[in-house]
Amino acid sequence: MKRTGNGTTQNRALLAWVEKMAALCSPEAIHWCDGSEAEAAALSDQMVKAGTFLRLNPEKRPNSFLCRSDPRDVARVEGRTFICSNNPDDAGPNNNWSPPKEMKAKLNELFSGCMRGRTMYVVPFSMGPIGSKIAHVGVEISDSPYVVVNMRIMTRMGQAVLDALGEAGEFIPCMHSVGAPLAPGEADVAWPCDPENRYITHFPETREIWSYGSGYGGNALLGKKCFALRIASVMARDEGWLAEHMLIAGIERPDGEKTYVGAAFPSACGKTNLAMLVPPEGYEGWRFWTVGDDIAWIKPDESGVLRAINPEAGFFGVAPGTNEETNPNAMASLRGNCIFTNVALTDDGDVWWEGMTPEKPAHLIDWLGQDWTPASSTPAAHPNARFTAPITQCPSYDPAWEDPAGVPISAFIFGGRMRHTTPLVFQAFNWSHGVYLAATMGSEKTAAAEGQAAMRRDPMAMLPFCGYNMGDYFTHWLNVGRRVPNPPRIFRVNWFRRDEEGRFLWPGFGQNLRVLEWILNRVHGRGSAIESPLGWMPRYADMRWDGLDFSEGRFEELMTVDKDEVRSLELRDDLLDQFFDRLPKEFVYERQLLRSRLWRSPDHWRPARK
Ligand code: O2Y
Ligand code: MN
Repeated sequence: MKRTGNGTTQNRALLAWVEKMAALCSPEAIHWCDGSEAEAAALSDQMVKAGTFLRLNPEKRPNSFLCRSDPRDVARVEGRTFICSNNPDDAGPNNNWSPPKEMKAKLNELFSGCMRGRTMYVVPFSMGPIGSKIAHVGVEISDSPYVVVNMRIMTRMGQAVLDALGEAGEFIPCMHSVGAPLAPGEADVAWPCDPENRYITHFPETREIWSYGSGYGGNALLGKKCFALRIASVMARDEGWLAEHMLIAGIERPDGEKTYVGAAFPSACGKTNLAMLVPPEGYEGWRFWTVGDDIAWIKPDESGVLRAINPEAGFFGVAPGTNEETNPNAMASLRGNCIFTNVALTDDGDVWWEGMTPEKPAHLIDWLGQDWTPASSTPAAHPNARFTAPITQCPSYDPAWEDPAGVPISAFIFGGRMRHTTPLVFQAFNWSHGVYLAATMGSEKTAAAEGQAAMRRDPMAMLPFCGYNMGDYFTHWLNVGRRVPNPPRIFRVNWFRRDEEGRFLWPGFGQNLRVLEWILNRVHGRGSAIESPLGWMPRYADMRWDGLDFSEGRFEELMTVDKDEVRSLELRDDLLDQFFDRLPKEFVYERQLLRSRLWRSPDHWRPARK
């Protein structure tokens, strides 16, 4: 079989696995990736020729490309995502389960000959700084050159990883095919895939990933959700660490004190914006540092400090809604060397998406390759259109991203999107209470008939990403806090509370730094607070208001605890009850404690004026 690429290895397990997979998939050639600039340039040129990539105007977006996927292959497919543990109870009610033997038989059938007429790429990657004690290595085999160039941005990829693996180093095997073999002489399409036969499968006991039929995002870039969350969460449970769906950020005060936090939010809660926050007026001299925007791997060091790395090396961010106002650091990260998937193309060879500029361009080519004008009834960019950009291009990029020791985490922040009921910020009374607060977080679904929005719980924003039974995951979280001498403080936030007229009560974006400052003060033992039925809360005077005109009355509205609302929301027996047989006892007691605090509380609890 033809061999291309300059990647070389003596790793026995890797060589054997690649040989076995080649025998199964029957590719035309095997390409061992070295991760070089030249390799990426050659693959990009090849994709331009094939019509998969369109080179953007180099004066506007140097070394950047637009890619349009098959319209049937535009997002992660949770319904086709499986955890194949031996025991269905180990996958839990939070996952689709399939018996590993059955799934392997199915996959063997699907992968048999699936790379005919295509090149099989071997993509070695490190999740985290190469050689870091917190990092782990994976190797993705894929028949998609789009996957290769995206993995090169999203991970540390190439020969350095093969060198670190040596002859006997361990790696997570990540097997991927778009599922579109080519018959001899058959012409290829720009975005091959098999939408009718998608399988995104995880084998937690043998720590393998097999993905078939999709070339898109989380389904195909297997280092991200499949490895760094689903398989890594299992590794973390077994080895005593945390693999979380969290951004990591450092906040530096003018006196040089720098504090790191991890923060988890379900989708559509502004997580990427928070990860790249720009300090507002009144915060001159403060600096905000981005270590990661999506995933955190957190391990206790020798002295029991929880230290975090961002296992990724790039952003795979949602384009629509990103602009100079909402996220200037993301916009600056996109200046070049990027891949844009399913955005619109401007007449001068640049990209556009809904919300990028206040004015819509007069003419575009939309994500489906059709002419588009502001009169069109469909969006120009797909709502899940993405940019792939290197983290090092972000102006708030923290050089500590490269530190193999990771950064010390002082606080965990959990947020959701709630119109009512949930105050701007509150602090857990202790670790178990914090884990309970994180497990009961959620966001509102679209408004239901009577204007009542129902809340969908998403514990730790991990519901689609925990690779095992979430009842056990909660217990694991409780144990992690018990094993370290001074665990991070835990907070809940809600930037999205509204007034009676439906207007946002809190300005959000850069102003969220005011909330973070109170959190830092609490962490460092200098911030005062008052006890509420939900947790410790700031009074108006406990927060800094320089540069923002925000009245005490409005603050009280934002912080009110409405006893009936909280009772009907927080004491609802829904998601947690699904895990009844594995739910930690602590949660039963936390619910009772909340019940009794509410019982003693006035109908509308507000932070007293200082
Ligand atoms: O639709 C996809 O494949 C992307 S999903 C994604 C991408 C980046 C960060 N987070 C997510 C997510 O679903 O949480
Ligand atoms: Mn995510």
